[in-house]
Amino acid sequence: MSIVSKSKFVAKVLRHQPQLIGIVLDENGWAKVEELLQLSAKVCPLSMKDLETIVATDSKGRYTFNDDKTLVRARQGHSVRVDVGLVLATPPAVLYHGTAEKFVCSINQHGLVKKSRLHVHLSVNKQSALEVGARHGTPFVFAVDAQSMAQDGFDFWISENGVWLVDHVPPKYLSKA
Ligand code: HQG
Repeated sequence: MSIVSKSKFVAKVLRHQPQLIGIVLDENGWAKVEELLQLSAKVCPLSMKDLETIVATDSKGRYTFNDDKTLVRARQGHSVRVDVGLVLATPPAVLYHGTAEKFVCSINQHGLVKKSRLHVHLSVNKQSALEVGARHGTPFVFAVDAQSMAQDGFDFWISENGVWLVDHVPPKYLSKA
């Protein structure tokens, strides 16, 4: 199995479905490395070397170990309720959200909502947003007036790997990028 498939499996377990292999994440999203390797064996065999490669080379820096590499977690992107210690921060004036054309009407009515994830994900540049949107179909990119949102009291968090997160973006802060 390729390292990319293994990485997708790790994302699924650490962000969305730990129960797939019967592992328990702690309240901060950490999994015990030893357990992850043991419990993965039947579904998607992972060696410590695989996991080290995945953590070190992931294109978006999705995962991190603790200092002694006994624990591993995803830095953001969860649908399971965990607290990864996101940092409240002041956003750049404009952020971007990539979506698919088929969602545009609904987004223009309801704003950006979290769906199954814990947050709405925003990108710092239009190119990344285009790539995120293309995962869902023909891409469409919204510009988010983050400056006005921040002035109006909305909280913004930044993950360790540079993804901006919010709870909701009402339609009035959205425009076509
Ligand atoms: C859409 C990837 C209809 C939203 C990426 C998106 C990202 C609405 C979809 C991260 C809506 C949810 C997250 C509304 C939002 N009506 N559709 N009111 N509000 N949507 O996958 O942002 O590779 O949960 O536009 O890089 O696509 O996993 O979120 O199309 O950072 O590390 O509902 O996932 O990172 O889809 O992606 P998702 P997302 P990773």
